[in-house]
Amino acid sequence: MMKFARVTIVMGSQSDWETMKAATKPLEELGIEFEAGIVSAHRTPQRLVEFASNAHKNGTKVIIAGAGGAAHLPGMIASETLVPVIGVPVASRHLKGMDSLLSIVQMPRGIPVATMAIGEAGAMNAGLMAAQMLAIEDEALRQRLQEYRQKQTDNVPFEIVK
Ligand code: RP5
Repeated sequence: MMKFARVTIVMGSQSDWETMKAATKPLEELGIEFEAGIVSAHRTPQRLVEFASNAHKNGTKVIIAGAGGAAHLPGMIASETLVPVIGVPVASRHLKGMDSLLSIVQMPRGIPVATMAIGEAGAMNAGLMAAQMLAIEDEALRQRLQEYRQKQTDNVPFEIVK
C-alpha cells in the first residue's frame, strides 16, 4: 500500500532503488519525513493515477519520481497533480540513461517536470531540491540547509592527493 509523506519518492521498479536511495540521504540528514514506493507508469497505471490524484490531499508537498528507459512516470504523475514533480532519469542498461533523460526532460508545454541529472547525482540533487522547495516556507529548514552547504564547502580540501 502506497504511503504518503511531505516528500514522497516513487520509482518505476525495485531495480531503480539502488539509484533512488541517494535521494533519501539529504532528506534524512535534514530531518525531512519521506516515504518511498514503487509506482510504474506501464505495469501499474491505475496505481499511478490513484497515487498522483491523491498526493495533494494526502499532504505531499513534493514528489520525486525516478524511472529508466521509456521513463514516462514523472510526466504522467505531473499530468495528474499540481504537486511539483522532480524527475530523476535512472541509468538504463543499453542506452545508459540517455533514453530516460530525454523521456523525462522533453515534456510538452503546460505540464512541467523539474528534471535532474542521470543517476545517483540526480537522485541526491532531487532530495536537496525538494528540501529547498520546502525551505521556502520553513525558516528552520532553511537554516539546516545553510549548515549542510557550509559543511560541504568545509569538506573540500585544497590539497590534491598525488
Ligand atoms: C522502468 O523500466 C523502471 O523505471 C526501470 O528503470 C526500468 C527497468 O525495470 P525492470 O525491468 O528492472 O523492473 O519502468
